Amino acid sequence: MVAPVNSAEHKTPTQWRILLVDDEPTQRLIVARLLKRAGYEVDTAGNGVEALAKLETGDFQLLITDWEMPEMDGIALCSALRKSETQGYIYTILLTARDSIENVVAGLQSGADDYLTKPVIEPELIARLTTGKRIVTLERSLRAAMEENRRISITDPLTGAYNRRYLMEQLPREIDRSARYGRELAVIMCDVDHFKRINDTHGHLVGDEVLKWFVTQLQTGVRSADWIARYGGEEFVIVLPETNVINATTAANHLREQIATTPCPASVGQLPITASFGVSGWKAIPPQGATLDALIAACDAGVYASKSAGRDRVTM
Ligand code: GH3
Ligand code: MG
Ligand code: MG
Ligand code: MG
Ligand code: MG
Repeated sequence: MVAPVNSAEHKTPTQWRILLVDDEPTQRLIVARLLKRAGYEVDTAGNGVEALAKLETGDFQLLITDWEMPEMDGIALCSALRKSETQGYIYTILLTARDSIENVVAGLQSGADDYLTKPVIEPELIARLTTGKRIVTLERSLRAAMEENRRISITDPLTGAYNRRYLMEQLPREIDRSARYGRELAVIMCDVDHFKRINDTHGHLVGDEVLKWFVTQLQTGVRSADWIARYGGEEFVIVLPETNVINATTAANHLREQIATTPCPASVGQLPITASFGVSGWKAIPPQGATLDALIAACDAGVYASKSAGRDRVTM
């Protein structure tokens, strides 16, 4: 697995979905009818419990809820909704017969975004829902921008592999997790052989092509739980959770062979590429008290040994 591709396209719903919650069937019927007339897709629930269940699965952006209902009232529903981890913000309007200032304050404090009193006035409800759509759209685009920022901050732009920042942040977590649960963990480091020659002979752009190709070779040769990070210029680290050093060494040898026997289809022609590998993990280093530095240093020593022994090989 390399870093995820951009999936954070800003998604404004094409069809707005409202969950309408009220314990009175007639009230539900009247409001649902006017919402549908205004182009909304509407689903209904008779109390807060039913509503929460539907919100969990229903992909709603807007919620209109009554206050007084059996089992779970609108106030409890609003507070529960604000505490829950729903996908995206759900703009919530309390629509109730209660009309004192104290009620309005309590309603908004429970987490509702807006407060309307019955009987419902159609143009006002529609206008307030338009405000809701604006807020939801803003929230969606903000979240998409944050996800995209995060993606950029952990991705190597040339190869699409994770970058060193991600490696340094994520590998200690993998180490902690596997040490805590007594699981295996292995790390492979690899370095393209005589890469400088490629740059010197064909130019840096061709060198870049080789690096991109190299990562796709690694990617197709590892399991989906394994992830690849660019450690430095032409050095990459593969983290293999739940894998022991022996199996990781076998995997590294497959990668090595795959790369050595497949010429890189560069723009200047087919280029033979080899790489040197170092493998490390528990067995080499005891998991308790293991550090990122120790694991990386052990892999690095392996790469160095592979280079000294003539390159295109794997050292455990
Ligand atoms: P060895 O087999 O000992 O690893 O030799 P090498 O030539 O691969 O290693 P060396 O460390 O001497 O050279 C690595 C080169 O990689 C030097 C550097 O300019 C180049 N490099 C680093 N990052 C990039 C990059 O993003 N694109 C390109 N084209 N070259 C890069
Ligand atoms: Mg009621
Ligand atoms: Mg190097
Ligand atoms: Mg190299
Ligand atoms: Mg070198």
